[in-house]
Amino acid sequence: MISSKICDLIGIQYPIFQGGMAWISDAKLASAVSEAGGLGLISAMNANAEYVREEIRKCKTMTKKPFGVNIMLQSPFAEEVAKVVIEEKVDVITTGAGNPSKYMKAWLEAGIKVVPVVASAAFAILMERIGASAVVAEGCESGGHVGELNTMALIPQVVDAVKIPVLAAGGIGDGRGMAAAFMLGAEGVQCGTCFLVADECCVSQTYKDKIISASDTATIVTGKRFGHPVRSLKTPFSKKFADMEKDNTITDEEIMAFGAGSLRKAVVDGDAKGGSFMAGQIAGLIKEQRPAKAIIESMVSEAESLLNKANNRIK
Ligand code: TUI
Repeated sequence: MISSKICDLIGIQYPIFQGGMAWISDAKLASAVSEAGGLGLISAMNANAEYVREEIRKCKTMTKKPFGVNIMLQSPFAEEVAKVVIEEKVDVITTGAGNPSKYMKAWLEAGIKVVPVVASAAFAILMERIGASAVVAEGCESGGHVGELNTMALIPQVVDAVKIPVLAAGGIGDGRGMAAAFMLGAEGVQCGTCFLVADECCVSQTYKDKIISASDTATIVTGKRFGHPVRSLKTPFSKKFADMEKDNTITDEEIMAFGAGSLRKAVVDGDAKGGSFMAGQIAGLIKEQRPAKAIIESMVSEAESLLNKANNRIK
């Protein structure tokens, strides 16, 4: 059986977090992952406090196991969501796309475990200093907003920089990735893309089919012009976005208007042309739709068998 400090720290069976994905990680997916022994996370995305409160309450009716809320710090509602997670006494908060320092004191006083997502060793050190219980170090193989470093380079450097446990994210979609993360010094993994095809995941069937038919080179990073790079599947939308970014005669405002609402179009409407289908580089590895429990159990059993056999490498 895989053993990890993260399981003891949070009270979960397997050291697997489900990433907080905007429009996607709702109470249904989060509770399914937590019920299966991982840590499910509800994405607060750009939603207001009442939406987040409702999802937390729904999740509590669906699982008695620990679950968390992911707060996207660039959300206009981050401040009010930061209060709701205290009022609703969530077990774990993860944060993304920014610095959670100003909320830390209140969260820690409420006894919440805070696990910021980081993309560099320097930021991980800062998060440890202000009281984070662990960090998720996310390489740019991930879907959505990406940093600069890839997972292979990032994880060992973050592991060396801090004493708190590190979870690896970005490009991890099966037991091989999980075993490799342990070899790099991680205490667990966070996965997003592989849960997009979970039976319990609310995304449109178009989104799931696109992930299942994706190849290894199916993703593209756009948004660098705005200092907000985002990885998604190559689609008519993302290719046009990339072309517009390169064109100096097109203003930032025009591009932003073109991109508005595109994630919702992918998740809710299944709009293959106008949608932004955020996904990581691991999409090409995902071949079937299954329950979250099957995704987790096959990842863990494959990782265990690989780690058991690792000794065969030594003569
Ligand atoms: O946050 C993510 N991934 C996301 S957020 C998101 S929301 C969105 N974005 C575009 C269009 C529509 C919706 C989509 N994907 N991952 C966690 C993550 N955080 N990765 C990297 C970081 C990060 C980057 C810089 C964390 C901190 C940081 O710097 C903090 C600082 O102040 O230096």
